[in-house]
Amino acid sequence: MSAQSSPASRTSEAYDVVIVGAGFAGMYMLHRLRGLGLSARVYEQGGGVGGTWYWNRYPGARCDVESMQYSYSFSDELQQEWDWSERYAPQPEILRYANHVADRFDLRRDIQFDTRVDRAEFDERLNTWSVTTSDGKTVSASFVVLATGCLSNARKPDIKGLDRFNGPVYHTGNWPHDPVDFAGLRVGIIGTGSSGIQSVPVIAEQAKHLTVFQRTPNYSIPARNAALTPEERQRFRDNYPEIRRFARWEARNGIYTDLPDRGALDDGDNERRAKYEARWARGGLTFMSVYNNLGLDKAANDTAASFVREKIAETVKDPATAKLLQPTTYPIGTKRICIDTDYFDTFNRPNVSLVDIKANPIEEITENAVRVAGHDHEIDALVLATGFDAMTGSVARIDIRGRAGRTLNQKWAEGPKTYLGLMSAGFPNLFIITGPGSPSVLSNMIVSIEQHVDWIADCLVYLRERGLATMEAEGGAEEKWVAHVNEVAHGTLYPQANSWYMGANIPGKPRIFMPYIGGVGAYRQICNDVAAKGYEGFVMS
Ligand code: N01
Repeated sequence: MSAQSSPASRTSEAYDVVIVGAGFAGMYMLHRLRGLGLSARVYEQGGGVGGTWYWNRYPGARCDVESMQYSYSFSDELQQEWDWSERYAPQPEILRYANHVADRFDLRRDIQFDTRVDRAEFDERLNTWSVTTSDGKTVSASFVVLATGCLSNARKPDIKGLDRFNGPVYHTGNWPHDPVDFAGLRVGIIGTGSSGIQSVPVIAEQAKHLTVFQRTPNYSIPARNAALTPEERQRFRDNYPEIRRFARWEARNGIYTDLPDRGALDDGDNERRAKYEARWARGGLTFMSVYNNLGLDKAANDTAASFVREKIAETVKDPATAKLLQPTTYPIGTKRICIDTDYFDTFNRPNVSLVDIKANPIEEITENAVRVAGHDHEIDALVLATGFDAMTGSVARIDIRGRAGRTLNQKWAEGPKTYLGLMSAGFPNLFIITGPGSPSVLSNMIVSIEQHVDWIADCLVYLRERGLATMEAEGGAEEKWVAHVNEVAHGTLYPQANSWYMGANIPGKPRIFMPYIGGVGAYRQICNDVAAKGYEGFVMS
């Protein structure tokens, strides 16, 4: 396996591996392949590295996994030298980090920017992929790795009149590179997921008036963001071996925290309230790990959900607005929980109003307004915080053809099917990083990315050492895995929400719980066991 030794092909350029995407997954994959002496080419549709952090430049964008943990662990030098400034890193800083990694490991020379992969077709005769890019070129590769991200396909809603609007329309997932100035403007924002909840307080400070159009209210926990002190950073650095081990193996979601040993109903009312108060004061995603059964038991979950609803009522002064902001139709945590800075407080500002578009959906967007229940809410600019075609959306945009010319979109028409989230039967030598059927979006993404990249790298070494040319998921193993992913999901409360985890935000998308909810440690063990048994469930030849 090397560019030189690759089988003859009808294309002039041949690589061992083509990687699609230069976000955190693609960059680390490239680094590992280099270390193995394999040739690789990365195609990235953006003008720079960073993936999600390249595109999501909306006001207030920051990661809700703490910066000391939302960072690569593969290089101790890197984790010791990089100075995160805040508990939760803002988007520009994460993007700087991604660029630093690209420079430090000299990655750019193998990355072609501003280039989309449009098509990838497997040649069964040559056992190679032909990869066609938006610049009209076709190259061949023994393997293709989709490092396309889980939340990369920004979705514009299908709202009547959207194209008629005279002012600027921004999507949070595809934000302009130059700062947007909302000063003096009447701004409308549609969507109250993580992106909306982060951007609302910041836009409200700039705009003359902000109208928030809310379809479903969200549970949100205060971030309690703050500058990191040198001592705090050093504490992490000194303890990184244990923190990283814990994140990989012990924490279900890949985030270092204390693990709960009891359920919410095991405590009396006062004790439980005190624990929720303590977590609320501490802030952040670990609110949901105060008890071990919040995702499993509806009565337990109700205690946490009521607590958050009370906090919303305490914070928001107008009772009608507070009521609208209180989620009641799904258990807490079953839609991705949000982390905010002053989100609920923002509704106390005189220049912010909330419009319920659940009771009365948007009728249409006119040249200068959003019309709801016959009333025109006049705006000068519109922000769409309407999310993504998650997990499958960016894969679906590529015309991927496997054995017998069958497309991945045809195969996944009823929902994505993979073995371990890593490969799909009928598509040999095609790996997916953090694909559907793996913990991915239910975890600290960098923990899951590193695990997949390392697994794929080890697998390529295994193939090379044995002179094997192809690897493919077995149909039977895949069926079993899909059934297992489904069974584990349905043992939890998660499928009760109309979430993007279920594909529910995309009209017509199959309703399937896409990520694997068994926990990153259990999942890692399964992947390791599969490898130790000679890649059980895969066919190699
Ligand atoms: O997108 P979302 P997001 N008419 O899908 C509404 C990660 N992330 O970009 O709930 C009206 O969550 C939709 O309403 P409903 C994180 O994993 C992380 O905010 O479908 N409304 C919802 O309110 C997150 O979960 C970070 O009823 C429409 C909103 O738009 C994921 O990305 C920051 C509509 C979409 O919410 C996605 O978050 C940001 C329509 N036609 C994102 N269509 C951090 O690390 C959609 N909506 C902090």
